[in-house]
Amino acid sequence: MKRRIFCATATLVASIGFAGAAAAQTKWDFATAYGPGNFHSKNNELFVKEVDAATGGKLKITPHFGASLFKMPEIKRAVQTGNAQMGEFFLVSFQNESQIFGADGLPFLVSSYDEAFKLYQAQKPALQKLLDKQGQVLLYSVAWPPQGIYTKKPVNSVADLKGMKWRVYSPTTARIGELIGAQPVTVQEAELSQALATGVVDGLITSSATGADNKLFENLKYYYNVQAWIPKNAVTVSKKAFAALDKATQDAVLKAAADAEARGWKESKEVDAKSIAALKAGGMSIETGSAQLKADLAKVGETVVKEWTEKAGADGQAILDAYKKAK
Ligand code: PCA
Repeated sequence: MKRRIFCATATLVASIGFAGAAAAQTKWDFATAYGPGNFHSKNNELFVKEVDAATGGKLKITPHFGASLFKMPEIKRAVQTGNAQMGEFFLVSFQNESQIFGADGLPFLVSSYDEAFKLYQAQKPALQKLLDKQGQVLLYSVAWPPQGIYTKKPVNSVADLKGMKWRVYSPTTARIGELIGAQPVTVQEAELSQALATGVVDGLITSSATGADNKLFENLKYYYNVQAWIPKNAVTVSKKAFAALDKATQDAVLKAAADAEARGWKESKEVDAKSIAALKAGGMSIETGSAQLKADLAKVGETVVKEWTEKAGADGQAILDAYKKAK
């Protein structure tokens, strides 16, 4: 008898405790596309921890790395439809939806992180408006290191890139592939190592970080650090999920987001240097690129920027104007 009373009381206490916690705690899924060792992923993980600490565990965010919940091209839509409350995606991949998403993938528009940040500020109002229409709030956006060309064989001019099986990640990189006479093949970062190992692709443009994360030196031998552009990931939250939070929790999320953005940009710079060293250590030749290659790429870049400006219309021009003014 005594024992039964104890059990009943314990159950009662447990259920009250459970109901209390369930009412007070919000759980979010955070879909990301890059492995846990990637610097964006680590930054996201810190963001999650900071939110947890600042809200006393009231908002629990579970990050899902390496495209384990959704593949990169699906993540934006997953946030839009509420299938994940938060997501990280690569902006320039969505350029076909709106040219605004492609502004930071334009060749040779920026030549440093400072300029890339200025371009981000110029792009941000249009980006926020666009994402808002898609049911999302932009929390933070962090740059990848500058983009360079990886090849198997030495390259002295764009003519040497002809016929290459060219991995692409955006409409602009596909267009560049066409202009240089290569065969564009879309491959997500999560599948990059395999695509190289199986010969689906044999050249690409990406960052030192992605090169080091995927040990590209196992299949490719040259890295031309031409710093063609500095593209960004965006981390967004579903508007509905954000609106459902109390004010103090919203503020904690926004504060952690601002911190993550500042930390991420700083880290990106450091990761660039570390990754180049890792590529070298892996046996890759790190090249600056010949004058001919640079001149050829500049010409390709001009065409791409011209085409983007035509397609992007007044909204695109406004971004370029605001950027030039700030620069
Ligand atoms: N790495 C990612 C996006 C840009 C970058 O540097 C990729 O190659 O898919």
